[in-house]
Amino acid sequence: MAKGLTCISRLQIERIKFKPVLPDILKKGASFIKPVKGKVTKSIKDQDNLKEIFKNTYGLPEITFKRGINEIVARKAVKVAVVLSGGQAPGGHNVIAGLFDGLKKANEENILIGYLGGPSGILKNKYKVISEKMLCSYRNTGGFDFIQSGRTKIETPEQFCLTKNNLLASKVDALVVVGGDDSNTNAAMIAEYMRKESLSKCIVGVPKTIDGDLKNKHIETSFGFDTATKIYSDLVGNICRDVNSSQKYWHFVRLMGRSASHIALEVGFKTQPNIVLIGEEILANKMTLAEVVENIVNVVIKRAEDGKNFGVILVPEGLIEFIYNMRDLISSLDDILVKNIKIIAEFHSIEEKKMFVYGKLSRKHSDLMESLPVGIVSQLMLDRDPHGNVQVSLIETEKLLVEMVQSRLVELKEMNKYKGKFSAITHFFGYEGRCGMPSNFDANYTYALGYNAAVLVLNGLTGYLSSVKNLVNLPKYWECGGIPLTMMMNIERRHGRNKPVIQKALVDLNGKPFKKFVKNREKWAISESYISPGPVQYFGPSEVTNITTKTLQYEHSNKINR
Ligand code: FBP
Repeated sequence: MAKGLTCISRLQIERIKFKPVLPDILKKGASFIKPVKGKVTKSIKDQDNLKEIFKNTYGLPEITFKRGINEIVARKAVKVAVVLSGGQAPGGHNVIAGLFDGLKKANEENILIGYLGGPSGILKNKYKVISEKMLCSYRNTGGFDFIQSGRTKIETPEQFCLTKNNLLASKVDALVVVGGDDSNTNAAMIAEYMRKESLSKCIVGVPKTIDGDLKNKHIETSFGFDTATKIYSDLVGNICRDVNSSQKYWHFVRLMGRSASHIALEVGFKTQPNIVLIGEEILANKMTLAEVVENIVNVVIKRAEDGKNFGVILVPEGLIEFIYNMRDLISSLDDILVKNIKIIAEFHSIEEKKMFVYGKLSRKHSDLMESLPVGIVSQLMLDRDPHGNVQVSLIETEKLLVEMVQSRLVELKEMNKYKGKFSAITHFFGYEGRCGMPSNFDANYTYALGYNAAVLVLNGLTGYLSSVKNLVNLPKYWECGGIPLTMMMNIERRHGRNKPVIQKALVDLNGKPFKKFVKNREKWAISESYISPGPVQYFGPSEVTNITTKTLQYEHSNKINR
């Protein structure tokens, strides 16, 4: 019986025995892999500025791997640290397991430590030395509880210096940062700082986030997106079935995805509900809140005319920031809250805070605030996260939409333009999916990402993101290597300052997945094309256990080996 967890289910016991399949190139370990350096690279934009900021790590070559004896990697034992940063995503424990196994395979004397509680663990120098005995019961499990996570940002000169001192004090040779775009931007800054200080510490990132917005030409997907969307699709699919059985409610389901609507789109493909709102489209069309509501109302009316007073609508968590007039309001609120942080901290009640903030808003913005439900106003004024982001997971956009749709329908009823019944139920699915037991895809992908990171650091490579590609094919064919972090960066205005950041991937309105959705949505709106995909399957026929996301399949259909 696996040790470490106090309570463990039968499925977990079986799952711990699962052996992730490594890509062929990684199978024999780092001693049989030779890194191949490609051409000098450049950032996606703002090359001159970034060259200046990353004087020591800009332009690194892309790394691919080929087979060959590599004596360097086992010559001397190394100590590597790993940190989990930001929101949880299924598969984090397998990144650690892959990293651990990759290091030990190269040299039994190699040591892996895990910083506790996210990046704050680096600053406090709080860590544990990882052993197989500790790790074994966490293999293929969800959650980040083995070493926990956190959202502390390492970005000030004092924090960089403290990081350096703590890595030196603990004799750490390399640091693997498992995080999203913000955390990997920080990893790039730490890599640059270490080089500037002439220290041979390697810093390597691993692409994590259920939101799916850390992807680009080189990174096909972030880990966790596959499992989380499968979990949400199971729940949404059940709601679709329920709705079609009782035929009496409209369900408004908000799904996580702070800055991009990839989760809503993927769950949309898997369940085919009546409406899927895509924030990126709403922004591109400069739609106001009233226009978004009107579009929903039109579908509700159309269905009511067919006697269908029911339906399912998916709302991406970040919607509020995509709505044209709301985006403007939020950015103004951000400025006020950030600039007056000390004054605001002194207020004792939300009313005092509101009075102060209203006094600073323009007339247009305070009018818009007045038109919103009281609960939403308070939620919009909550403290920002350490990266300065609005905490959209705490804003109940689905309730806002229900309230506004409802009052518009009342108006239309009075005008004799609507005769249906509207009864709505709201849901928010977010935290339910972040710590799920990783699907076979995520279990394999994360293990490979960790193992791959071990190969990168053992070769002394720094400033890279662990990259595993060709994911629409079987794991044995996956391609491994490293992508320079600076290659994915540009300069963006964040909270009044220009900052180097890894560019977030939003839903591409010219991309294949969105086009596919557009082709189908009218049919989904009026019919009951619902799909109930069922729960994630870990055992059984490969057609159900090893499928990847629809998003990956549509985006990389040209790579599928038939
Ligand atoms: P990451 O970008 O760090 O992976 O986190 C994304 C996310 O899961 C969002 O979908 C959600 O808005 C946010 O985390 C919630 O954050 P918190 O865990 O701090 O409540």
